[in-house]
Amino acid sequence: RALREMARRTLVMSATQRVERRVTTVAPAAPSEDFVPNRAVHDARHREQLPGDPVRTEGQDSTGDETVDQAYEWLGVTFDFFEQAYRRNSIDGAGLKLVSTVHYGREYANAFWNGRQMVYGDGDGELFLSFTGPLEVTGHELVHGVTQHTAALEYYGQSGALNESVSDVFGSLVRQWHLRQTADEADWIIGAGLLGPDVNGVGLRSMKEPGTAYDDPRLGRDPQPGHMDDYVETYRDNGGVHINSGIPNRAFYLAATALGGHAWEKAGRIWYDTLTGDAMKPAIEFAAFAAATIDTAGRLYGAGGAEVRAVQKAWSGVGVEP
Ligand code: ASN
Ligand code: ZN
Repeated sequence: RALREMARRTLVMSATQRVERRVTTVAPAAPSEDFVPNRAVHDARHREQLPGDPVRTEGQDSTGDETVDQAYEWLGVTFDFFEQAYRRNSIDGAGLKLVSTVHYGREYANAFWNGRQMVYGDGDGELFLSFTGPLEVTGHELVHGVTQHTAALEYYGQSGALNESVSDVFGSLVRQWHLRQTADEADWIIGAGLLGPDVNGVGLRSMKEPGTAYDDPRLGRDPQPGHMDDYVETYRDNGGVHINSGIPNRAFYLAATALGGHAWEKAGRIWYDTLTGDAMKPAIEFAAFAAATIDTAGRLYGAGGAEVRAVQKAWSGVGVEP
């Protein structure tokens, strides 16, 4: 009964979040027009009150606080990525202001999107370092905002794992784009450099080999599956949203490496058009999402093309039958 109550409360929470979703009817800007970010970084000064004191707004100089300046910088890179790769103007496609709060709480070992803004903890300095460090963490959190304004994937079970997965996909792509890496050159790690120096691990998650990111007595072992055979049924973590996301994460990795070159160009375009397209439903599950990516690949690159085959093979590689 307690577990069912927990699940129900989570669903109610996501329903309230859905109310906040704003549907934009703004016409796309002409291709020659440049989008400009509007950033604001706040300092929570180790309290848990949001948004905290404004410390750096758009166009202002470095503050000298490495954490503040890193958050500001990564917001800019993520904004530029969406503009350059997909011609998207910010989170909502209509220039939404990007707000981040840093130094949240004491030894707070997470980062999150609260429906309106990003929030970063400093970590405990031992197991976790500052969450403003890895670019793909900022990308991940900001994409929760993109998903909220587009597919609005419910944060529970398979749709929740897809919500987590698309945040990892575009989070990783922001970093790959920033470093101009090809799919083969990328490490496909989420949270690279986030773990303390004597933690046995390379980051929070591996899209390439889910379940192998860390194995440490203090943290336990990375619980992610990379195939439907190992799908985890649980009431924890909103029905395993950060666990089963390993499955669609690996499907994306397989598609991107099969297609080769820069992952944001073809595989990323297929996933982006799927996420922002008409076939999405808030409660969509893996199989229907897979089918939608195959349809998108056909529409973009031709129904009988290598792209469609690569995407089909990627999903069958993780045991998802569209
Ligand atoms: N970093 C986590 C995420 O973005 C925080 C959370 O689970 N709410 O998914
Ligand atoms: Zn997330």
